Amino acid sequence: MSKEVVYVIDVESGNLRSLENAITYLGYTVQFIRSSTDPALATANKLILPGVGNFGHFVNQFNSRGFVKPVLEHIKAGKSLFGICVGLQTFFKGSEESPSIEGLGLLDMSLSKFDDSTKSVPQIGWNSVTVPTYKDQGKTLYSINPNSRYYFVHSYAALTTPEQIAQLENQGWDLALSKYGEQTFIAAISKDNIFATQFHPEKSGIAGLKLIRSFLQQDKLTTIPEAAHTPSANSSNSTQKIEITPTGLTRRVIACLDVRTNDAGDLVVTKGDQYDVREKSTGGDVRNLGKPVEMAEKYYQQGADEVTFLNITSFRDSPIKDAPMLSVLKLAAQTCFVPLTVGGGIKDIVDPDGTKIPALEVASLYFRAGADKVSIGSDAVVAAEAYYESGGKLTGLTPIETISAAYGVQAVVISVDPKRFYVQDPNSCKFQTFKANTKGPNGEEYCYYKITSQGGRKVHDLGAVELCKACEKLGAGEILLNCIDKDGSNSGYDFELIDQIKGAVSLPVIASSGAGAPVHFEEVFKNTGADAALGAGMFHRGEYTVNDVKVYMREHGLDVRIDDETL
Ligand code: 1PR
Repeated sequence: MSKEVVYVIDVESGNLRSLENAITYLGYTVQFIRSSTDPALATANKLILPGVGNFGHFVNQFNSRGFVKPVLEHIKAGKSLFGICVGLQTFFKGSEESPSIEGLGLLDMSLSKFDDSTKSVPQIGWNSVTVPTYKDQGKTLYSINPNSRYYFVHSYAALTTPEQIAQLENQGWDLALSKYGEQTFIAAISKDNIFATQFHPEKSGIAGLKLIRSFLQQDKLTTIPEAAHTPSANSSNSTQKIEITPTGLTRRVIACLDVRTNDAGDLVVTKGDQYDVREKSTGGDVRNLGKPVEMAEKYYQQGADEVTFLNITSFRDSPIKDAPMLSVLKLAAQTCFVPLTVGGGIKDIVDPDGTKIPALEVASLYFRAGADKVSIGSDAVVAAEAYYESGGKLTGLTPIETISAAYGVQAVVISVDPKRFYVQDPNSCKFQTFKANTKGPNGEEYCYYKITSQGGRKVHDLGAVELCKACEKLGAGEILLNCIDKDGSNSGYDFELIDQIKGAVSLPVIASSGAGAPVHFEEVFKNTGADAALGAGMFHRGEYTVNDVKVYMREHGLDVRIDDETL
């Protein structure tokens, strides 16, 4: 039997590979509609409108390709439409993100930016969603599960007051709501044949796949499943009270794969300590801990909230020759329905034949392969140095700026490789210092972190705080905060470093380096403001699974996502 075709509008403003993968995984085939003259637009009974990135850019693309009229006609004809993320935002009147651009105005309301004075913006992570009015009858919309978590990534939202909610409901809209910190916003909307989610179901594990399947099967009112996500489902200590986090987001656990070619030419996951990945016992072979795609899938199955791939030797090679990393992403994205980040070699490059390839193009290759975010290491240092040299000017030309302008700030992570240095007198140091908990080798009381690049080989005259501040100005959306001193030590994260960076920027910070046991994840979330915590070696060596970590965290009162539903 031939598979049913699902039509997806593609205005080429972002990566739709993950959505395509999710729909394919559910047993359908995808046909993209890229032009309003495509005859499928008039005949499709169900349309999906996914959007990522900047509101104005997306709406401009949508308008200039002539989609407004046929999409409104599609709705008027009573045919189904499903908007995702900026797709949902397009149904509103406008957005503070692009004040001069008008949306479709199906809802009499505009979007605003989240308040960043008390929480990280963008909102990146797994939030809960309350189900609308049908709740009383034990029913929900399109399988939205109030006991599951969904993946959100956005800075602008339909922030609502109780009056606005009542007004929209009076106009026939069903609203599913979420809270980010103190702010309530619209997580999903539905009216007649229209459905849209602010979150990404294609990145929300099993819960998200179920929601997509409900839309595809036109299963609008579904039974709310039993709450499988109670602590007792996975925990021996069911009396533990689970926290409500200040933001409402779960504590994210990320599995990281450091990838490189070994001496036999195979792409392997490796891991060392203090960035030395060569096996001492075997005379210096690159430590081979497994195959990247298989390991990514394993961590997804174990419940990782995100998987990060770092090509750790990309500074030596041209990324365009680095096709293996692209295929790693392509394959992993077919079976891992959580966000995927890729780093290593995201910079302007010149191929050996002299062809210039801008970083935006390199990043686009990865996004098209299925990455949701790119992580920039060495080039972030170059950009920050230039930023300070120019007295704080933004050129719009650095990779951070060009990629975030095209794909949104949430798609740009900077990977920071700091190393601790001590000083006796903080006034003699041009970088931001703090009084350290442990004294330096010569009894120094103060310390700071210097930035390194090229796998720790090159130490720059730049502090970690200064780097992060510059990158926030340039338009990075998240910080992957490694620590060379802690890398591979299994001794826990560097809280002082995390505190210093969290105190300096309002971006989400991923704590990295040093995780060796589940207790380290508990400690980093209880003692610092880290937004996520990443582990590598302890997972690769099979000492603990991601699920072990999450169950432990839940037993100790932390709010984690445990995706124990079945499709
Ligand atoms: O500079 O943009 O090409 O990116 C290169 C990327 O490769 C950077 O993100 C840089 O951090 C990373 N990298 C370079 N050399 C190494 C190395 O190990 N020799 N790995 C390296 C960095 C850091 C984490 C690691 C944590 C957790 N690895 O990814 O997984 O420290 O480890 P643990 O939990 O086992 O302690 P560019």
